Amino acid sequence: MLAMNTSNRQLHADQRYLVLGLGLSGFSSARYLQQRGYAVEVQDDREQPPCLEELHEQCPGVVFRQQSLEALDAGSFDCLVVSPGLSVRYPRLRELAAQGKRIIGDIELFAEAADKPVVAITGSNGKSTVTRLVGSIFEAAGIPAGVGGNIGVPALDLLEKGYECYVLELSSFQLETTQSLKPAVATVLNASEDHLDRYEDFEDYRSTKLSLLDHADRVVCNLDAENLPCKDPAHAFSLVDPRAAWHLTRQQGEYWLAHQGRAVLPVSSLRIQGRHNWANALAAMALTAELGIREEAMIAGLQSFAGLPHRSEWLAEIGGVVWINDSKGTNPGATRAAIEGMDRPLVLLAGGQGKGADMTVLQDALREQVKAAILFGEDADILQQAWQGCCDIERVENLQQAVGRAHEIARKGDAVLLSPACASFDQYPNFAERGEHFRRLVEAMK
Ligand code: UMA
Ligand code: ADP
Repeated sequence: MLAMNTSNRQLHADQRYLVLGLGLSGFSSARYLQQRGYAVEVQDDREQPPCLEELHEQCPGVVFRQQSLEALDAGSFDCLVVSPGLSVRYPRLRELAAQGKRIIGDIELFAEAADKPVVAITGSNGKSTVTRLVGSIFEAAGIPAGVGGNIGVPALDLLEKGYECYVLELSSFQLETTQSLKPAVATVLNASEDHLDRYEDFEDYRSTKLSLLDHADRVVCNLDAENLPCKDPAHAFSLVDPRAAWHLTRQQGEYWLAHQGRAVLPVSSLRIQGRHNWANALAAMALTAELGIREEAMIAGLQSFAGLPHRSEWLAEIGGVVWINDSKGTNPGATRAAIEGMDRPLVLLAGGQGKGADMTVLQDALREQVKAAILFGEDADILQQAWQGCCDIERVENLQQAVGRAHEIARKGDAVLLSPACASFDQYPNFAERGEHFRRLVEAMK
């Protein structure tokens, strides 16, 4: 099944590389280039970038410079490897691109080297879940698959580990600096507002996501995503449209994941919950079907997947109130899915950095399912304005106060859902630390 053309291999042996940014991807790129004998240096504008110690330990001899992007003198370098946290639209990078400097990211380096099929997954929400589900299906099929990318394992770290294929979660940031990836199968799961602080508008963001499909051998599409193109229902998934090859059906009073009208797996046997996760499971089936994976492996892989932390994660039931951690709900589309996936009245904890997204898209879901929203963080004003009149709204300073207040408000039979619709960076290093803080606060109440 897993065949691949390797025509995208390019060699740039004589190039001098400058890696910009020393986070996970920058460090991975620097180490990869040094190990292969390329001339490489690294710069970051932070005094203590996250992977400085690792660089000194594992890549002795690689020069690190603390320098702002504006001051960057790229004269002696042929190629800049830009970390996803830095936009290629920064004026200095635009200038350098105009002068003919090659500007790429770690996924481009990966694409030049990888000689096994790649399953590539992007979209606004559900990427990590679908990426893990596909990995779990490959595992059940007995196929060694390297799972990485935006999910937290830099793609270059997967090379030369004996994998027969790769499953990559790709962000729009990574796609900005990727030109020659030719996935064996690719999908854009959905597109809703996110990262508008980095793109000109939604169309700019959406088209960056869609660029993933330009060179894919096969494309799987979401027939329910009205703002995404879908050429062929035979390679599609859908929660509502049975024309899609992979769809939902009702049988014996229960929803099933189905293939061309044939019920394959009841959703009650999945360990992940909510309609959005049924869509994620259908997407994973559609993607792996394109590579010839049999249904038995799909079923085993889907059933064994217990879900990822911080994604609609059940934490505890205290006095009849269920506490759910959806800290990865970092945009309004994700939070809407998390709310709609719950079947109890909700107290919602939300706030942080809204990244310019339109929060009014949550109004209907709030009216229907949310008793009270407790807001905190930098963009609490924006959320309050967007949601006024849809449910009770309270303001607090931080997550700790929000948990305390939710504990007072929630009644037996309710759920308290942390799904912030915002990034965490105003008060936490990342969504995972926000989720872990929530977990500790809930544990302390038990
Ligand atoms: N930064 C500086 N100065 C620099 C370089 C970076 O201040 O010179 C800042 C950036 O603005 C950013 C932070 O450092 O706020 C991290 O950026 P980075 O490029 O160093 O990040 P990495 O540690 O390399 O992690 C990246 C992805 N991060 C981003 O895209 C911001 C990780 O996705 C990914 O797991 C990792 O590569 C491995 O591939 C995280 C993420 O938040 C989870 N992704 C966004 C999302 O999912 O919404 C796209
Ligand atoms: P991503 O990697 O794209 O951020 P995750 O799988 O980590 O996606 O899920 C992040 C959040 O997005 C979840 O916590 C949930 O709130 C929401 N979500 C997950 N799957 C979907 C989906 N298919 N459609 C809409 N929202 C989703």
